[in-house]
Amino acid sequence: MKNELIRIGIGGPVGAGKTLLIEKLLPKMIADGLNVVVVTNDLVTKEDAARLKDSGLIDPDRIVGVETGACPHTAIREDPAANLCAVERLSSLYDPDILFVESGGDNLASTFSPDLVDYWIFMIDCAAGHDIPRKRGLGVLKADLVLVNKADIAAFVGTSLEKMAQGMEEVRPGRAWLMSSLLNDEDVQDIYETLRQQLPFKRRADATTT
Ligand SMILES: Nc1nc2c(ncn2[C@@H]2O[C@H](COP(=O)(O)OP(=O)(O)OP(=O)(O)O)[C@@H](O)[C@H]2O)c(=O)[nH]1
Ligand SMILES: [Mg+2]
Repeated sequence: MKNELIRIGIGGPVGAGKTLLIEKLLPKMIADGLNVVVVTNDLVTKEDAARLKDSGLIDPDRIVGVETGACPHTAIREDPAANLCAVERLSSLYDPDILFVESGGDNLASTFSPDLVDYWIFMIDCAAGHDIPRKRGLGVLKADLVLVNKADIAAFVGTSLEKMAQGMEEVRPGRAWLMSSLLNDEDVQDIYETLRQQLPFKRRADATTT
């Protein structure tokens, strides 16, 4: 019987930590027996796909790089054909449990088409300042989970984590968001646990390991 695939999008501005998030989650998911594949998007290169293929974290054939050539959000929202093709290819080859789609780095208004992903994470970077949540970018407002990432460097750039948190509560009342440093394994584990709570893959991982 085929697995019911869970497609997880990861969006956010350039350098927010999207690829590093995949690199940190992959070992946890694989250790839990989950079958994972990855689609990356870059503007005019396949840089992130090459980085993940070289990482040694996953079979390089399980990664497909999409070269969008235009605004990153176009390829994940308005015209996701190239991404859908990559999803189809990886799905038919590997029958995965989890498929990540990393968007090319974009602005605060980027969102994912529901045709492409089932759940999406939007990441912002503490180094961009504590006003970012209050700018009410669609990504911050609409994502299933927002990560306010690079909390470890906030102090160095004059970002107040308290103001950041206030802004997040203001614009996402009652909705999921986490402050994170991907260099801290406890934070990565919190992100993983949140995904396990919000998505049905815990059941699958448990089924595989028992
Ligand atoms: N200090 C710190 N550095 C981080 C954190 N997350 C990511 N980085 C670093 O930030 C840089 C950018 O991270 P990436 O994962 O490449 O960011 P990205 O969002 O995939 O970038 P694009 O794909 O180019 O949009 C890398 O040097 C990461 O190691 C974090 O939580 N703390
Ligand atoms: Mg990246």
